[in-house]
Amino acid sequence: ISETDLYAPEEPRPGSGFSSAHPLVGVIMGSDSDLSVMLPAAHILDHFQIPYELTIVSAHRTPDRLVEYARSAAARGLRTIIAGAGGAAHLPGMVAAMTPLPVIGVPVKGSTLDGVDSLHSIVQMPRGIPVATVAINNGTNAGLLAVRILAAGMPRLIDAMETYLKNLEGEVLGKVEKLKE
Ligand code: RP5
Repeated sequence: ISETDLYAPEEPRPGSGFSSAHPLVGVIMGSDSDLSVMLPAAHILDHFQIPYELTIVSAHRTPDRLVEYARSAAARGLRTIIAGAGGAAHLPGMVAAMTPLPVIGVPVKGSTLDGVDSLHSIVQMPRGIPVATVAINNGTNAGLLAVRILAAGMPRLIDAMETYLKNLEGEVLGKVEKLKE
């Protein structure tokens, strides 16, 4: 995989305010039709200032690219991979089979089976090859889980996640107060 195949660090990326030559997270998806579901994951990584790359890797249409991406990921410096796919969603599981890195799967809702097919494809991994599966279309949680995984070795992320949680709490408590008015 060449840098130019990816939304490379110095290029403007959709939703990106942060760039780096050394991505720690790979955000991949089976098709550009998955982009709207996966962009929230990228936005979370932007928020926490975590360098990432964003690209398309199709398990079925580009199998050689899948093998190359997954096999080279750890050596290229990635520390976790977020993989989203719809339908017969083999991408996250196949990536997990070919890398020692943690893989987070995002089931993408397709046009026919409401994403339940993707959910089952991603979550029902055989013993030995885990994929941490988030809810259907929940790219945000995939991004947050990647941050938490990285936080184990990056104390600044622990603090940033505490702040994120406090803000969430504040938002809800603000709504509670508004309802009283
Ligand atoms: C999967 O097939 C992709 O992840 C996508 O969710 C689904 C449909 O792909 P397109 O036909 O829209 O390219 O591989």
